[in-house]
Amino acid sequence: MTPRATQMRRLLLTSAAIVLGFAGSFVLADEKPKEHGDGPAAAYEPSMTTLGQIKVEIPGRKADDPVMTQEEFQKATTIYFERCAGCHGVLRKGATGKPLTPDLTRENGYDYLKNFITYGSPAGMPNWGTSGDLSESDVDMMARYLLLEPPAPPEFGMPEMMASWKLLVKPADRPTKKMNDIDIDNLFSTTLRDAGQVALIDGKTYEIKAVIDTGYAVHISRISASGRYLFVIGRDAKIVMIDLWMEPPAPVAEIKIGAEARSIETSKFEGFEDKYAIAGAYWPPQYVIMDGDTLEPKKIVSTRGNIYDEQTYHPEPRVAAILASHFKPEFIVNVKETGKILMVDYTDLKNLKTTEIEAERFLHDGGLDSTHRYFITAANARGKLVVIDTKESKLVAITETGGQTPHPGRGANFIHPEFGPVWATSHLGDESVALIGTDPDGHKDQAWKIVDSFPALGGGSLFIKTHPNSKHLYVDATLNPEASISSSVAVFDISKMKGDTDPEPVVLPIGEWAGIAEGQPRVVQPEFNKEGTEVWFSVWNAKDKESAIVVVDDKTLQLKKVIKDKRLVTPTGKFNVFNTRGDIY
Ligand code: DHE
Repeated sequence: MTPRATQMRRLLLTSAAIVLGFAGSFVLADEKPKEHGDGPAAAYEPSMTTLGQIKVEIPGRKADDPVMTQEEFQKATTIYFERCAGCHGVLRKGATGKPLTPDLTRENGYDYLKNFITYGSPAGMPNWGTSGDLSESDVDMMARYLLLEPPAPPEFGMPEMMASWKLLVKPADRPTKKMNDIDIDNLFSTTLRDAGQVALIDGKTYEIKAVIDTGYAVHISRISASGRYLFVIGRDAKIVMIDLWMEPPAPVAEIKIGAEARSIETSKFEGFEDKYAIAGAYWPPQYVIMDGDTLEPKKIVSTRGNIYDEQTYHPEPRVAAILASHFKPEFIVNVKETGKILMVDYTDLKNLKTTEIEAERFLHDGGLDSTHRYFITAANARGKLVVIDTKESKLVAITETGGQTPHPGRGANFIHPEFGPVWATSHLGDESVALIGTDPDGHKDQAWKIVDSFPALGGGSLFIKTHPNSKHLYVDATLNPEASISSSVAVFDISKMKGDTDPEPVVLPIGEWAGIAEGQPRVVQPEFNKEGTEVWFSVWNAKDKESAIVVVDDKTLQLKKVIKDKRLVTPTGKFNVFNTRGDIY
């Protein structure tokens, strides 16, 4: 690492230590933390919105239970699942937030809980009361609620999955050749988050070829190895499988694999192309392997188990990113709370072999290096990157990024003029971009070390992107509290990067270019077209306001096209078919 980077890293680590120093301490009413709940990272905690809809009963009452009506209990459960469960866990056993089981909450008592919910804490608990997000009576209700036993949401096993499974068009009834004239390799499957749909947008003509209903608060799309089938998963754990050969492309199968989910992937190893799909759930904590042609569920595996280091039991370890290995017939499954990465061998589902790798807690997202051999993933709440060798199914390294809450998406691979092949992540908690060396053969000393770190626009970055044909690195700042920053993007010229000086970004005012009069749209997720000549950004506005997609010419950094259409409601992620299936980023 360069002296400049080392210095920067030390600085960042010191500020991280200051924040972490507060962890575990509680805040009294008269020492109100300032705006800690408004930070980008706090705004990005999981919201279990689907679970919030389930009907629950008050668990067996004890004599000294606080008074609570069934109606209040139901309302408090919805609030808890939507706003609290992301950090404190569905069963309140703790995740990134503290456990809130009645044995602990009763020790602290009602007044303490009420103050804590009202004012929050510098360790990251939002100030729900003083921010106005919860009314005084809601805070009172939540404090009473936390003194009661938590309700357990239902499991979701094979009977429930089979009941939800719909084979809309059997494989035998599907076309035997492509029936449309769409260049499907250059389609962008675009998440229309709050509409529960995806728009399939032509990468050349910018025409919307189809808008397809999917799950609620749809999250990501992934493509089968052949490029024919598109898989879309919603937060409600509903998967929709779309046949891109049909005229127009349309769903051929759907299924629900739980109550809350975020990830989907398909088998990519030679000989297994399009054979299996896999999806991971937040609730119940499990992953499911399905038939790649029909989505018929084949194997459900619970991720409940022991945390890798403490070796204590965790009842709800969520499944975060899932990737398919290119080197072995294996899926790579990130299990968030136990800090384990599972290499799931899909050659024999009856005698399932899984290599369980001890990694780090709170695994979230990640991607492959440019050779596709190494998987690099963020243990985001621990500020670390974990590197797995997918050829050997082994842990290679765990490295601190020096920044706060790395959030790479799938990351960005490029050749740095001094450090050779690197993979980059930006951060949610600060403005830094960290580069990790990825070439153990050619640049052995730098492999799996942070070789440089430099500032982009500001904290709140979610995604970073480049392409083998581009010399630019794009970094968003979607969750930055400043509107001018969250609507802009930083672009770095890779060819001018130096180890001893911070590269100066060009700032593109993407939001301004979109020309949207109302609302405060945020710019999110750069995604390249197939050729790597254009980069697309979502300009993500409120559901009832105009949104857009802005297309930038990668060579000139000039605006090329603003895509606007009434149907483009809350666009967020975009997945170019060619780049997504080939893991090109
Ligand atoms: Fe995501 C990827 C989880 C909020 C847009 N998001 C992922 C992945 C996970 C995840 C585990 C990796 C999937 C994989 O690779 O298999 N996301 C979560 C959350 O838990 C969280 C923080 C809160 C929640 O309740 O869901 C969350 N995500 C968001 C958003 O608010 C975003 C910005 C807008 C939206 O559409 O909801 C968002 N997440 C995305 C996108 C990707 C993603 C676009 C895929 C990026 C890529 O390039 O692959």
